[in-house]
Amino acid sequence: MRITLVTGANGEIGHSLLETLAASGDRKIIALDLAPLADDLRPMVSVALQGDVSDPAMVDEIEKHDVQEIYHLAALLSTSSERNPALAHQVNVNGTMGLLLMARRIGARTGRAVTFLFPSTIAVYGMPSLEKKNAAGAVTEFEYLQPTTMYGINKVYCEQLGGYMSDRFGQLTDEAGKKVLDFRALRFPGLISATTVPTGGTSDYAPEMIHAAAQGKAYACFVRPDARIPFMAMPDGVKALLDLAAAPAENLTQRVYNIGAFSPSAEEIASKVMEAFPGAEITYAPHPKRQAIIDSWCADVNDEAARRDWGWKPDYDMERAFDEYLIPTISGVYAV
Ligand code: AKB
Repeated sequence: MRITLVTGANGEIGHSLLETLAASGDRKIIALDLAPLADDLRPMVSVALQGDVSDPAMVDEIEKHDVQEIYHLAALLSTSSERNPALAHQVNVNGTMGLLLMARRIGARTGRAVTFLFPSTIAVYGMPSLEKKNAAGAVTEFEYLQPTTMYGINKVYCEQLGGYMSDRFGQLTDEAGKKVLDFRALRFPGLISATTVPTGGTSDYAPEMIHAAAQGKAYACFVRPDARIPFMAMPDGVKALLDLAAAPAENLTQRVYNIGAFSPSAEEIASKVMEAFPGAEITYAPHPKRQAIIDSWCADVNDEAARRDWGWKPDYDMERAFDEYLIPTISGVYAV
């Protein structure tokens, strides 16, 4: 049975990923989070560890389990990282480095390459101006990599670090001559879950708007109506992680892949929300710093490489995300 580590297990992606992994029933799951594992997740895992991913003692504890696959989801998101850049660096960079070193040690000791799935983000982009952002349209993995936030800088560095640790540092190989660490990264757009609300991100205005409307609460959106970045329904985010993890190594032509689904403006999201919840009260109160972050992220991503190399295709466009996933599920979440 495969041994899988999920860090940041209580987080938004962690929650949905654990549900999917547990349903497949084909692996032993080790979960790590700073907080005690949520009660609903506890039955899904074999081991629930509580602690800081950047603490070497915690890494020693994890290492005892000889994990074969790592979904390293623990991170401080963009707005939280701007509020505490030193902590962001500690968690986002040092935490990742500690796990990469651990994965290499496990790979060398067990003679089996450890697969390391890293959620990167559209925050790695730094569009030079709103005009250039609007003109650029869907950007590839290799353009505009001048992030303006601590989180974006942490993530673009860790993308490079993962490649370096897999391909160049020490050149460890298993008995079959395969590298002992197999690092793969996805650049996630803003994710929207019907069952959880994110904290500390800057794409949070979309899920906050939908969840507020479902609860009959007024919402003041912290970006302008014309603000546009890519978004994705959570089931597609989880599917992308699992599909990239399962892709044969020989098909992968790069270590970092964009994935896209739909790219609405805040106003377009608001009008979908109003359709579903006609009484919804949505106003705009742009927050200068958060607006500047959104303006610096790309309006859309080019995900041709993911489509070509491992068959990426989202199940949910915006219509389907709202009509078949978000609205039906969310209404159940808040029904009393
Ligand atoms: C954030 O807003 O920080 C995240 C992201 C887009 O990576 N949701």
